[in-house]
This record gives sequence, C-alpha cells and structure tokens, in this order.
Amino acid sequence: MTGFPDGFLWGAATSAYQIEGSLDADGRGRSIWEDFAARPGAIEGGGDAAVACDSYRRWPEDLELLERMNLNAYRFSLAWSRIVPDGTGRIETRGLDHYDRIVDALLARGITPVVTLNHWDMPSALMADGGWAARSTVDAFAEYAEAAARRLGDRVPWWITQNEPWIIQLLGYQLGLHAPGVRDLRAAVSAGHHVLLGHGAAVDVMRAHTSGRIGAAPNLLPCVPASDDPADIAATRGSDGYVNRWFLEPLLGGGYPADMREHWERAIGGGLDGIIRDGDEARIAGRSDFLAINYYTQRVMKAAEVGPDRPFPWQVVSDPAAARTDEGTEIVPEALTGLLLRLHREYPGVPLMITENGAIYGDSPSHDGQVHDVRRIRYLRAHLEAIRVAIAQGAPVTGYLHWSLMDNFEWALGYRPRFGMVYVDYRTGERILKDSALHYAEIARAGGIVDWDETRPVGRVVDSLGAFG
Ligand code: IFM
Repeated sequence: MTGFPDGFLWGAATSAYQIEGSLDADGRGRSIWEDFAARPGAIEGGGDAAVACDSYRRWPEDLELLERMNLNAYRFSLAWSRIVPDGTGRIETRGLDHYDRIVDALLARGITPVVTLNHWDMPSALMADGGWAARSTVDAFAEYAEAAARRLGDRVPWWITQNEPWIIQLLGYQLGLHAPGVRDLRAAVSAGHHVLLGHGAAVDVMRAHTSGRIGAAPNLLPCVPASDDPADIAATRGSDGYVNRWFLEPLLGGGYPADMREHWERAIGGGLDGIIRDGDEARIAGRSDFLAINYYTQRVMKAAEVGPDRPFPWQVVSDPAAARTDEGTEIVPEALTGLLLRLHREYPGVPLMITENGAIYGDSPSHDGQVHDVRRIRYLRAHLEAIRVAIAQGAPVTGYLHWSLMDNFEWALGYRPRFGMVYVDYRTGERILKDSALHYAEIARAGGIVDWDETRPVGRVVDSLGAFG
C-alpha cells in the first residue's frame, strides 16, 4: 500500500509559450505575449520566448525525459495562435499536426496526455476587441476548443480549458504585469468572467468530439487570518472570495458568491449586471468533469483600508516563521491537505487533480556536472505527503503533475527563476536531469513516496537499477 490509488497519474507540466520557441514556425500567428514582451521593461532581463527551451523542435527529447523519469502523465498546452492564427476563422492544420504527433508519441510510450487549451498565449488579433475583457472572445475560444477536440479528442483523456483564471484577471487586466498589460478593474472582472464563460462554451462544443474529461485549472490559495481579530477573519473570508470562491463557486457550486459580488461592485463603482448577464452562470455551472488545481502557497490575511492601490479591504502579510523558496514564496504543504479536504467536503464527488505544484530554486550544475537540488526534493516529498494524507481522509485525488518538467520562460520574470526538475542550459539547449528528477523517477516507479536518505547520492541508486544507463 503506497497511499496513492492505482492508476494515479505521476507527471510533470509545461506550457507552450514557456518552452516552445519557434514563434514563426508552421503558420503560427502572433500572440499577446510577443506584444507584451516587446514593451521596454516588461520582462526581467529583457528576454523573450523566441527560443525558450526550443521544445517545438526538441520535443522528442523532452518526451524521452518523461520516460527516463518513469512518468505516466504529461501536461502540456496547445498554442492557441498556432491553431487559430488570426483569432477566428482559418484553422492552421500544421499547428494541429504538431500536437497530433506529440499525443501519439506520448501514447506510444504509455504516457497519458493532459492537454491545456488556454495557457495565456492568446492570438494578438483578439486584442482588437479587448481580449478576455470582450465577450466576443468567448466564441473565439469555443472555435479553437472545437478545432482542438475535433482533431485530438479521440486520444486525449484529460482536458484543461483555462489555466489560472484569477492570474489572467489579476496580472493581465488588473495590475498589467502580464500580457496584455491592462490596468483596469472593470476590464479585470470582465476578463475573469469571460474566461469562465469560455470554459462553459468550450465544454459544450468539445463534448461531441471527445469522451475525455474536461475541467479548468484555478490556482487556489488557502487564506488564513493573521490573528484572531474579527477584522482579520473577515479579511480572510474576503480574500478567499476574491481568489478562490469567485472561481470555484461558478464552476462547481451555485454561481458567483454574493459577498464577493458586493466587493467587486463597490470596487468598480457599479453593478456587474452588464458583465454577468442572465443565463451566464448556468452556462458555466455543472460542466466540469474534474477540478484541476494549481497549488503553490497560502495567503496570510489582515484587514486593511481600501486605497488607490488597494481595491478591497484586506492585505497579504508574510509569516516570518515560514520556510521559503529562493523567490520568497512561503512553503506550506500542510495547507494543501486542508485545501483538498475542503474541496472534497464542499464539492463532494468531484475528482481532483494537482496540475501544478513546484518551487523556484536556483541550483545549477556543480563540479560533477549534476544538479543537486536537494531543496526541491524536500519540497516535492512534503507536498506528496500532504496529498497522501488528504487521500487517506477520502479526498479523490487522481494525479500529481509537478511544475515544471524543465526550467523555462517564467513570464515577466524571464529566465532567472528555475522551476524545473530538468535543468536547461539556455545557451546550448542541453537538458540535465536534476537530482529531483531522479528522485521523482524513483517515486513514480514505486507509485508512492520512497524512503530517502538526504546524504545518499540520488542518481547513483537509480543508475544501479538500470533506469538511466
Ligand atoms: O510558470 C507558471 C505557470 O505558467 C502558471 N502557474 C504558475 C507557474 C509558476 O509561476
């Protein structure tokens, strides 16, 4: 008994824009990320994703990495602008051919494809109407989803329509830190709503072409009060509404939560009726076959005054006692157990899958040419243990897809942060399995958390088993 169910998906995740490069290949259209990256100062270090990990060309090598890691699942995304280069209308078959080959190659290796449709790289052409802030984008997204499902739906068993609706809304349209770089609260709440409506519309058109399970992937952040002061507890409830319930409730519950609706109406100084129209919530609800969860950390919340840069009466404070990644993100695996149990309690019967979880650690090759990222191993094991505990208490978790398979283009932060289990040398494109990849290979092979002696060289044991010869 490993504590993980038979058929559990042990995998890793990437997204098209972050790894592919080859932005002009095979008829790909321009995406909003090229537009954004061209703005001076938008990307730390001034980089862009023109080459990234060069995975559009090196994908067979990447699939080999998955095999060497004994993984039985791979989450990747389709580049929307490779398939619908102009945003609507013409479908580019060369783009579909590319992903068709990847799906077949995965299946031939016994690796389950988990396919994301929108991992943020929307065709630029859709910005003419306002991108996700425009209702017309919902139909454009459904067109793309239908083309993808028509071509790949017979072989892809798991689909994720939208990646992290809150991040699209917050960073893309509220703070302007991600493409398309808009800073407007009304546009932000519209964008978030249209992303969810796009989920509903996509599911409806995809069903005719796939019996695969379809869900969306919110990034969920458990919120905890900084103190037992009732004001902090109210702030925590508000933050949970803003980050979590605003997306979970329309997808899996009874529509947008009334308390957060009021917060939004106060923040934008008007009603939401022009944005969330009659019938919209019914188009979003009850469509999901599973919930994909991206989990990184929690939010410790304190009450605060609303101000010019603070639309809601709360703020995040840091926990001085927390362990942190190299980027300062608090590491709180036990909050993942709580989150999974909460979801199991509030949305009983909905299968759950961890579709992202990972950390930035800057380890690079040492004198022996290997990357000894022992902190990532600790992080991985702690989060798997948190999942195991939730499963033991009944949470229906179907898989764990680590973010990320390999170091890649981390959006506005460029190439500095390294999230990968595989080290990428961006000058040569060379990939090196880090110790975390070798250790994860042992876990995936065993189907559970294997014993680990931190002082033991990870790779050598695996080598002696013949897996990396
Ligand atoms: O790299 C991103 C990914 O694209 C979406 N989720 C969070 C990851 C790490 O920041």
